[in-house]
Amino acid sequence: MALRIPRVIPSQITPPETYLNRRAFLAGAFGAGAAATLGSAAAAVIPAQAGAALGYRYDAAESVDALVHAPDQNEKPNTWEQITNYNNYYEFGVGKTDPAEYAGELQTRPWNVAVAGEAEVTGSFPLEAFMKPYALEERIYRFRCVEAWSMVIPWVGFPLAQMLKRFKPTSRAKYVAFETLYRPSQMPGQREPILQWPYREGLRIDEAMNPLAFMVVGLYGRVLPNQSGAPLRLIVPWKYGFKSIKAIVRIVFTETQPETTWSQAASGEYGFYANVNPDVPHPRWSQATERRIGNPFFHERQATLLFNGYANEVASLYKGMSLHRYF
Ligand SMILES: Nc1nc2c(c(=O)[nH]1)N[C@H]1C(S)=C(S)[C@@H](COP(=O)(O)O)O[C@H]1N2
Ligand SMILES: [Mo]
Repeated sequence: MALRIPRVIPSQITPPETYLNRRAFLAGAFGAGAAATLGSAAAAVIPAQAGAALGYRYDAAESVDALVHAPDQNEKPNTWEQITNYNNYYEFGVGKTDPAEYAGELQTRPWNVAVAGEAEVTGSFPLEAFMKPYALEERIYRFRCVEAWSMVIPWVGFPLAQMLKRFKPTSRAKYVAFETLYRPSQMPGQREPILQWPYREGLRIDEAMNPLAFMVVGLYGRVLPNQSGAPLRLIVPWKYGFKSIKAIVRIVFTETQPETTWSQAASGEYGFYANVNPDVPHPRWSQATERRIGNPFFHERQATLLFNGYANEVASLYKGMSLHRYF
């Protein structure tokens, strides 16, 4: 049962110095060419041995390519502490520190992922088998919550497109829907009618096939902690954070646009598309700027970028659609 990510041992937390030196490391190891690509959304491939040099402890038996997808040379990743102590995960409560406090109760093994709907390959897969075909990559992405805070996060995972292709969606599969675990015994928020449980999200199939859409199993080179959506979550970096569903147990290919939890809760505020757009205000607040978590100047805000800065990669998905199509 070789998950190709490290077991979490607290003493093995990647020291931030190691992590923040990565760029220098890459420049040294691969020359100016590789370093130059870090400024754009282009990828630099790190051989498996590099993981060890970076303080990562990948399963030694496996060769792992990490792919760095850095948003901007000047943007420092948030720290492990910040990323894992300021969360939205209503299954554990609506407070930002509730997930860190309560998510430890959740048992993430055994874990099964069901695949259903308009696809040739369907069924229920134990997580280990589900993940086995994929080489893990690291992607450093901006993350922008609809509440107008943001972080920069080094995720570990594999492209959603690779996973979806394996199930051979039929020509009728126009959308893909995701569902979170429903287990009120371990998810105290689910004992309250905060949202319609289980949490559901979805993407149009071409959005899901975009190379930026990512299935996440790790963070900072370590196993994903529960509050961050273990053992398997989605990250869609050009959309507001609520699209990035956690603790996925079910994936369904559909012909029609699936219902999503937040649009059920408030359709006028949280739409299906939810692309980050500084020019389209939320009905109750502006989306023009954001507060980067960890910024010591608490009141300082930075400009929010169209598609969260990933317009080059994703704008073509929305050709012919109004960019004001927030809902
Ligand atoms: N199952 C589930 N997934 C979820 C949520 C949730 O409450 N439940 N919150 C969403 C919201 S609003 C955000 S901003 C991100 C937060 O991810 P993070 O806690 O890893 O930063 O998770 C998203 N995925
Ligand atoms: Mo969010």
